[in-house]
Amino acid sequence: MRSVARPLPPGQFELGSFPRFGLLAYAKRWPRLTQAGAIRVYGDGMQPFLLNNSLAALSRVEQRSDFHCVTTWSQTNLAWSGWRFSDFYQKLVLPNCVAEANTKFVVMYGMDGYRSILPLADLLACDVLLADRLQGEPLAIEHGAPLRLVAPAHYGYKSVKHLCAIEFLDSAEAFRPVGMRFMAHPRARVQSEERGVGLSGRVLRWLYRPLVGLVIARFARASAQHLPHQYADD
Ligand SMILES: Nc1nc2c(c(=O)[nH]1)N[C@H]1C(S)=C(S)[C@@H](COP(=O)(O)O)O[C@H]1N2
Ligand SMILES: [Mo]
Repeated sequence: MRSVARPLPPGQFELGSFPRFGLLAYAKRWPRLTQAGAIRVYGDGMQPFLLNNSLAALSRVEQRSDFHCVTTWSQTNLAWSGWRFSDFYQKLVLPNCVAEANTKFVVMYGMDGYRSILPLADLLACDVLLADRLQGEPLAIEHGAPLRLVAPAHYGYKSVKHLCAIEFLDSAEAFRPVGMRFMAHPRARVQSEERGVGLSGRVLRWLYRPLVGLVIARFARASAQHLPHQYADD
């Protein structure tokens, strides 16, 4: 638990709420609940397996961390609960790998067709979680149920929601990001303002910031259409 407030990273502002957010194309894409089963885990040099209830065997961790979207909004002090990615890797993935496995990258896939890649080394940081709870409640569909990645040191676009598959790769060569090329930095570290590729973080701040309100409104409208009962009294 954090006792002293950290200053926001460069170019970020405190939004004061935690909206459903993403690339506009994903506003109306939702996971089909029938798909909400096991997560496929597979890749180079490993025996594929399904992640059913095996996470429950790992120790649950609670974590307060800040969330930084690349478009410059941040929401600080979110209370997540789930399992450390490093625990998942060491206890559940490694036993299924051949001895000489040489994993360098991990691709995470969402049930809405979203995907993202990170170096394995970044995912092994102790604040990277596979989370199924937020603010003391089961993760809502808007925020990535049934399970999402939370990687606080990286921009939000790396924290894939609605996980359905996790792929371990020796090389990132074949990976194709969603969205446009400039939007997908291979690491996207918030502290070094790695917002995108080919354009500096400072330039991208000014390109992205005017879009924040519009994207939040578009995602909120799509949520109200998809979940009419939850939004009926709003
Ligand atoms: N499956 C999936 N994961 C996703 C996205 C998405 O559209 N689909 N959007 C990403 C982006 S750009 C951000 S900022 C965060 C937003 O998380 P939130 O909707 O819980 O605020 O999710 C990330 N993970
Ligand atoms: Mo984002």
